[in-house]
Amino acid sequence: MSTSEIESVLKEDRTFEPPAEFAGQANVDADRLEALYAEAKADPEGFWARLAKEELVWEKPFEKTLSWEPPFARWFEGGELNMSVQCLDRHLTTSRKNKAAIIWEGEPGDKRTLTYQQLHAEVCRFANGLKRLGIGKGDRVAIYMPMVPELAIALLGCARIGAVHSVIFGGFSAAAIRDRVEDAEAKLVITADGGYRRGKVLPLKEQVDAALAEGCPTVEDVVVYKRCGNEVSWFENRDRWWHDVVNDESTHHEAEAFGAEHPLFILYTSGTTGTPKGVVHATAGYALWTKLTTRWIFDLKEEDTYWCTADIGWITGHSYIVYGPLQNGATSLMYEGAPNWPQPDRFWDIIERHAVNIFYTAPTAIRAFMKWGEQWVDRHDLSSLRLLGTVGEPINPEAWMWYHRKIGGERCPIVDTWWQTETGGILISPMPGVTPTKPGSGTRPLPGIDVAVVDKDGNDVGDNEGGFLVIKKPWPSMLRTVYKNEARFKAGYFGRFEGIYFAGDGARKDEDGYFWIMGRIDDVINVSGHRLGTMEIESALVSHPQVTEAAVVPRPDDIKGQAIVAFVTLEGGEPSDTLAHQLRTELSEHVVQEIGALARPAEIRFTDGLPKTRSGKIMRRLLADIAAGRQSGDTSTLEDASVLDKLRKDNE
Ligand code: 6R9
Repeated sequence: MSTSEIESVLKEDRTFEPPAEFAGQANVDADRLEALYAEAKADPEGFWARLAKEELVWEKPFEKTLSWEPPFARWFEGGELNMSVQCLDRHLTTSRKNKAAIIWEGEPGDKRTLTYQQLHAEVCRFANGLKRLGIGKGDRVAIYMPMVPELAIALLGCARIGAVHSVIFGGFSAAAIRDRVEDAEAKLVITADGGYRRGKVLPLKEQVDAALAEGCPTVEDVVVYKRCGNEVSWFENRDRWWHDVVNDESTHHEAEAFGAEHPLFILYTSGTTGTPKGVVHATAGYALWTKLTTRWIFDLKEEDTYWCTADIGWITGHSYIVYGPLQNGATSLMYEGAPNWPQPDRFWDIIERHAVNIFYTAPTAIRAFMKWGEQWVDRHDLSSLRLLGTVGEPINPEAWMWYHRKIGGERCPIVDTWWQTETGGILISPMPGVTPTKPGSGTRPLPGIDVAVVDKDGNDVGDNEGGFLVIKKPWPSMLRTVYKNEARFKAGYFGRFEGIYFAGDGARKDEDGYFWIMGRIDDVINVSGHRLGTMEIESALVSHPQVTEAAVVPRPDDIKGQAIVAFVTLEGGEPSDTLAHQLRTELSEHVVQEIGALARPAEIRFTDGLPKTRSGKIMRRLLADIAAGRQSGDTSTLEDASVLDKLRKDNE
């Protein structure tokens, strides 16, 4: 976030009351919200127990609501359930049986709709196919697919048989796939021949082949969904087509119940140190909170068409395209491709054609649409919309106002939802029929969620003072651990303050108790709402033979929120202009190869040295100031001030 944005957030004092018409029909009204807060405060465990009993279908009821041995939480122990049953089977005996569960649109314009009954049948066939491949409870399955219905079917099929899915975003490269598959020790990889993006075919299977060629010894099979018909290499003993896996399978599958704490999935996310961490989520707590938050915050009604534009490769897609909406029996729209294909009005066109009622997207998308121009919006009738949401990064008030005015026609409440891969579901958000909103604030924590802003000693700071965002009490959808790395789980999330969850975001709370998120305070860069660790990019750069050292920092960016700037030292010192030009391209490509296109540096600067502390730590804060063209504050811990002076001169 740029300093100018921080200031404009700080000055923001506009307040928007929920429109009366919306408030009058909201799932959660003011009285109900107050009652929920009061109940959660008076008896937190009783509150969670009541909700878990009411919301979930238990094959075996739970005996204990919570065991909390910080930092380890176990929720609803003794209980048994199946996530795929929560999402599918429970609806088949209701009027939702023939309701659309997924309305899908491919980038080239192809369309499919799956009713709950049909989705259930496909998930059962796939679950049976997985069983036949020898996949069972607790086995890890890596999924690297485009946004097609089979991706949702793959998730639900794994959940149905108790296999632990680990979805890898389709934009990641072979090396990134390999790291994740190896860490999860996946037995199976599910992929597709390709996926469409901006009119081109992304060769997904090719990336998987490359990843497996160099490692991943645990992988026995690769299931390939035929999406684009592009040519693929084939390894007879390992590869099988999705259609062959499901063709002869029955559409019946008796779902087994698993323990409440059985891991539902692993999702890798960037942290402060090198390798990505496998965030582990457990079944029941995650099911409960994604179900409740979807209904409360998106005010879902039976006849709504709900669209979350995220990719299922990210937590937002897991929780708010698949698990949350389907548990509620909603109609969830899924779109495969780019927002500006074939033209910059694709989203508005989809909203108009499908009469979308609820639309959930990211600030970076909103800013891109602002740049592309209002004429693209004006071509479409968006009057079906009644609620808008945003997630992924702080939204600047200008973008909020544009969203409110241009997309929401000033009649749709905006829910700015703060949460993380680790939190499983939304923790801070307005309740759309109750909470007055202020552009740029996620407003208040939800009932049962104990959020605070603290100083470095863990003491609450005063109103409007900046500090660390923490969560003081456990909540059902919290991560349970970092896969195979308990030490990292403890140190990263509960190491700073005993028994208190450390979110890694800076924040302040205003006089109305509204939270304002200032962005990451650790070495994580948020590019278009995607978390990237500076260390991951740095190690990619350093793995290039000519690079000695690299430091990666964020620079404010009007569209992406943050852009990546890399400071690089080379063997043999600063290069000539021609060589520098060539090396920049080469290094950029190298990072893309190692991580994926989302990690491509916006700028690479060559330097003779990097500013370091006396203990040898690179002072990324100073480099970030230089990259952003800001004045630096305290430089007293710098080991060699001349390095900084030189970098500053280069800036002029
Ligand atoms: C859901 C998701 C989490 C990080 C988080 C924070 C930023 C997400 C936000 C927001 C301000 C919001 N973030 N939502 N910042 N306002 N409404 O994005 O998960 O990919 O794990 O990223 O994103 O910095 O810590 P994830």
